[in-house]
Amino acid sequence: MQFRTMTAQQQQERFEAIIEAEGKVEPKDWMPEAYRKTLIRQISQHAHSEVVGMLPEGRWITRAPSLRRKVALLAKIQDEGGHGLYLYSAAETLGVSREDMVSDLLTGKAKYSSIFNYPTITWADIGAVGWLVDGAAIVNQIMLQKASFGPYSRAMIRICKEESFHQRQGYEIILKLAQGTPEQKELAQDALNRWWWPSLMMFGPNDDASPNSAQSMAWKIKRISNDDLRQKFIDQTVPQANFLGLTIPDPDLKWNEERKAYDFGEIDWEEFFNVVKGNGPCNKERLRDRQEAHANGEWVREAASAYAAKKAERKEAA
Ligand code: FAQ
Repeated sequence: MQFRTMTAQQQQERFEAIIEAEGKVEPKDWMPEAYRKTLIRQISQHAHSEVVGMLPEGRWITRAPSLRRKVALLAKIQDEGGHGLYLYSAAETLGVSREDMVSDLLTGKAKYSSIFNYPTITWADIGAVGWLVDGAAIVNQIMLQKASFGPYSRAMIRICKEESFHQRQGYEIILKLAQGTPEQKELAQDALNRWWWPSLMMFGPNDDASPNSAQSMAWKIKRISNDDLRQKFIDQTVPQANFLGLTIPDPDLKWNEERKAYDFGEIDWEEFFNVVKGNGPCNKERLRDRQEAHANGEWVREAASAYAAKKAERKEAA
């Protein structure tokens, strides 16, 4: 039976059956309005994060220490732009326009990941972003490959492949610094000190303070809770820091044999919410840079739409 000819109850039951059977909900399928809204919120925030996330690393393209580093960094940043585009496309299939999403970002209405409001002040920060920020992003996004909404899940499969290259290039930058002169090792340690806690915040508030988690997990959009993902990230990253000979800036970090996981210190949630509200170290700069980039791209959008209109005109005349 087609979705269109079903009663409201049959549509709801069919939707629930897809979720229950680990199937994929596709754009033309009936879905509850709240499911659609949740996806638009999460996917558009995710797209904005990828696009704003190009800015902290972009600062270092002209200052990368070698041609090899510059090529890898350029490729990574272009990948992030591509991720933003796949994600905007996935959100568009839910009936929201790209213009509206971009406008929400540029006017400061839309959220994007807190992590991109921190500055990249040394070359080691580029290593830390790849190692920790992409590392955290992968831990979160592996579960999203199994999200119940088809276009999001498929976008995440491709994105995860690229993110793992990003994580490795970051780790390799940090590795070289950690094995270098004492000054270089100090740069690596300083970057870890500044990026560790904000990276843990990327996973969002604790489960008991996460208003969206329960419903998103019931709909199988999110498959693992914020706290469980954060723990997974910590458990996999501590041995990497040990291998580098660097110290995680958390005096309470300790292996818990019973839990087979690391205990860790209190996250500064006041700092997190402050950054999310727009008061982080770089929020204003990031918005200003996106607004400027959008204004500078006006001629490209004009040219592209003029070309599309001309093409349609010719097709009609033929
Ligand atoms: N920053 O109820 P929850 C990357 C908000 S991509 C800002 O737990 P939810 C690649 C949240 O939106 C990184 N806001 O929410 C890259 C909600 O507010 P709302 C981005 C945050 O959605 C690397 C409120 O707090 N990744 O790094 C943050 O169930 C390098 C309550 O939270 C994604 O977007 C935060 N960190 O769970 C690019 C992954 N955390 O909307 C360039 C997809 C929470 O109700 C360079 N998203 N909030 O007003 C997700 O998995 C989820 O949306 C969470 C949040 C886990 C982020």
